[in-house]
Order: sequence, then structure tokens, then C-alpha cells
Amino acid sequence: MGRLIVVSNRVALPRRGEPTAGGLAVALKDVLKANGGLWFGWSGETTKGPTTGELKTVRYQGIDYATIDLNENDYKGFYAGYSNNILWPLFHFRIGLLEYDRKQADAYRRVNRDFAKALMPLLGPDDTIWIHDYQMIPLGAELRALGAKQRIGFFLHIPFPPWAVFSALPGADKLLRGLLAYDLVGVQTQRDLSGMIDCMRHGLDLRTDADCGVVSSAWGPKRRTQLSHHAIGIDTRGFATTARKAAFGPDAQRMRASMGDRKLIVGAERLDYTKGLPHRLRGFGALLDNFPEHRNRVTYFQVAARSRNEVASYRDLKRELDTLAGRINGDHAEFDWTPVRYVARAVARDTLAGFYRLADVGLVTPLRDGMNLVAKEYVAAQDPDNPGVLVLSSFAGAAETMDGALLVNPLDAEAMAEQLDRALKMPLGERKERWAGMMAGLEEQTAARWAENFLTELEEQVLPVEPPTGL
Ligand code: GDG
Repeated sequence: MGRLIVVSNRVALPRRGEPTAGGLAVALKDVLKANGGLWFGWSGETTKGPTTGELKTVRYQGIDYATIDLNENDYKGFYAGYSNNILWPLFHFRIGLLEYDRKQADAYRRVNRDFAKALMPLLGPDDTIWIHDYQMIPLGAELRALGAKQRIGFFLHIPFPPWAVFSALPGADKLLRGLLAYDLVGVQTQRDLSGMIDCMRHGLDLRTDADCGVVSSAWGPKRRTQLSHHAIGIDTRGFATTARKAAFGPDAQRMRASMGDRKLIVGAERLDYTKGLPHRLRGFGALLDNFPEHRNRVTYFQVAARSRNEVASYRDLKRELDTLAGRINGDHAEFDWTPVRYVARAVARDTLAGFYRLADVGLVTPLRDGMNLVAKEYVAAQDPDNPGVLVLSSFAGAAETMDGALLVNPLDAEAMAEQLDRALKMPLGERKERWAGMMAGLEEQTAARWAENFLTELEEQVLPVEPPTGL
């Protein structure tokens, strides 16, 4: 039995005494510990030297970590450029924001090849490799080109658009063909799986078999690639405990004191154009315009942690939010009430958990999202005796399973206002019923279960039969 090798663009390096933030990192660390594994990827540092320069290794709590630094130009081309400025908008259906640059496409290929070269000597013949996300799509093919015969799985955390959208990318078929190097390709939802199947069919002329596999000899001997969906979850119990404790902490106390008897709507994410933040502000503005009974009775608190500031569209978004929040507050504020409280920086994780628990409504309205863990965290954080209501975009992957949420189309500000009004007025019995259904689902579908299910399916795949050598 070999080890598990996890590869992700960024490696969550352990820091002594610091809890691991985020359900994904916790889940991966748990499976790595259980399998005596290795986590490989970018250190988060840049260097003037080559990307393949130096491999840093550290062993902590039974897990080996191996990282490489990115050359400064590779960082710009591969990471800030191709990954974040081309693939990110493409996979989120925003082809108008895609700024194609062939040099960046080359950097993306090159860095994936460099990752493969650095990883290859660390692999044992019986290891199982699990590669994560859009930055690393061609890595499996690069490993195959270097002779890797191990089981390799790939999971895409973001949406998978259909061919009509995907084909906007120059070299779309080449990117797709890279997926055929894997034994299993997982996406978050049924909708994403349909998108991927559509791309296989129209982009590569490949049809799936009855069990959703595609067969090709694109990367050596004939290989069957299983396509499937595995919705990621969170550490539900752990997050619920954090929220329960944080609700008594000083930050939650201050928040509670500042609210008086007003209700609270909460939203939290990285400041990103996929999250639909301007639309959310417009929806809240429409609530105050169309339902005057909520004026001075409800406050909307939004955390928009700044990210990717080097990309122009992110700076533009920040300006747009500043203007919108200012306008709503200018139009509606009272001397003792600020309708929108908007914080453009990150908040500590447990503080955030405490705010979720205090909030009467969790407002999660991305324009597209692979899953959206905030929706799950908000529900996990609730007080079972007095749970809040989740208002959720139907374009979040989470909407496929969280049927106790009030679903909205974020493009429709009036509809969002109606759902917010409904959420704020919802009787306790209905709130409890909706919450209990969702919470049961979250207790079932944790991040740990997700990892377990994916890896079990990967182990079940039959590897290609190598033709006998020497003939
Ligand atoms: C990708 C896909 C998919 C947010 N603001 C703060 C903060 N957060 C935390 C949340 C949550 C996490 O960040 C965001 O999770 P998401 O799921 O929304 O999104 P991504 O991390 O961009 O990731 C996504 C996910 O992969 C997993 O497969 O769900 O669709 O895009 O945990 O709580 N945390 C802290 N301060 C903040 O201000 N500490």
C-alpha cells in the first residue's frame, strides 16, 4: 500500500501551535495522516531563481510537506495571469473578463511541467496522487509524460461550464485533453458534471459510457477516466462548536451591543467579482426601498476580504462597492443607524463564526460558485433553538443540496428584497424546520466524508494494462 500524495497550488504549511484554518485543509490533513502522506505544492514565496530551484521539505505531525518557490515571472504568468485572469473568469462563465495572453498560457504549461519534474522523484510506484484545482489541470498529463503510472485523481473546486462557454478559451481542447491523463476527475455538482460531459462531447468528440467514464489513449495506453461529482462539505461539528463559543466572545458581545434590538444580515467572502457583492448591496437597497418596515430595524454586515489586488477588475470592484455602500447609507441612514456596515479586510475565523451565529439572515449570493462554504458554515453556526435563515443564490453549488435555503437569482434585486423580507419575518417553526433539514445534510456530507468518498472512488478505478515490454 503506497502513500497519498496531495498536490495543490498553495500548501497550507503547518505553524506550530496554530490551528489549521478551513475545512478543506483540515480534511486533507486528516486523510494525509491516515495514509502517511505527502503534501506538495507552491510555498507561496517567489524567487528570482528558477521555479524548480529548491525543494523545501518539512515533516510535521506525521505528514511530509514539500514545497517549491515560484520564479517571479512565473508567478505573474502562471498564477496572477493565466490562472486568475483567464481560467478563473472562464470557469465562472465570465468570458467578457478573460484577458487572453499567449505568453501566460505558455507560463501555465511550463510551471505545470516544472511541478511535475519536482514531484516525480518523490513518488513511489504504489502511491496515489490527488491533484487539486484549476491551476494544476495539466499536471497529470505532465506526470504521465515523465512516465508516472500511478493512480492520479483530479478535483476541480470551481464550476465547470459547458462547451458553449469553455470554447471561448484559445486552446480549450488542449486543456480538456489534459483531463484524460487522470483516472478520476471530480467536480462539485451534477450541474458541473453535465458541463464537463458537454465539453468532452463537443470539444473532444468523446462520449461517456453508462457509468460516466471516457476512454482514450491520449496519454499512453488506453485509459478510462471516470467523471463524477462529489460535493465538498465542512467540519460541521467543529464549526458549530467554534460558533457556539465565539458567540460569548468579546467581538460577538460588541456586535450584539451595537445592534440594539435590530436584526442582522451577514455576508462574508473574499472581495471577488464572482461573489455578486454589488448585486447583494442592490438587493439590500431594494429591501429598504420596497419594504419600509425594515428601515432602522435591520443592519447588513458584509466582510469583503481584499484579494488579488494586482488584478484591475478587483480594484474596480472595490471602488464600486465603496460607492454603492456609501449611496445606500447616504439615502437611508439615521443618526443612530448605519444600514450597511462594510469591512474590506479579513476578520478572524472564530469572530466570523460568532457573527454568523448572531445573524438572523445569512446572505450568500454569488453569480457562480463551485460550492460556497460560507453557506454551509452559516447553517452550522446557528443556534438550534433560534436558527437564522439562509438566503442563497441558485448559482452556488451549495444550492443543489441545501433545499432549506430561500433561493434567489442575484441579478434580480427586487426578488432578493422579497426573499430577505420573507427571511426576516419567518416564524420560528419554519426556521427550525428548514435549518434542521440542512444541518442533517451537513452532518452527513462533511469535508472528511468528501475526501473519503473521492479517494475510495479513485482506488476503485482499474488502471490501464501496460503492453508487455521487449516485444
Ligand atoms: C473554492 C471555490 C468552493 C471568508 N471571509 C473571511 C474568511 N472567509 C472564509 C469562509 C470560507 C472560505 O473563506 C471561503 O470559502 P468558499 O467556499 O466561499 O471559497 P474559496 O475558498 O474561494 O474556494 C468554492 C471551495 O473552493 C471549496 O471547494 O466552495 O466554490 O471557489 O471558509 O469562512 N475567513 C476568515 N476571515 C474572513 O474575512 N478568517
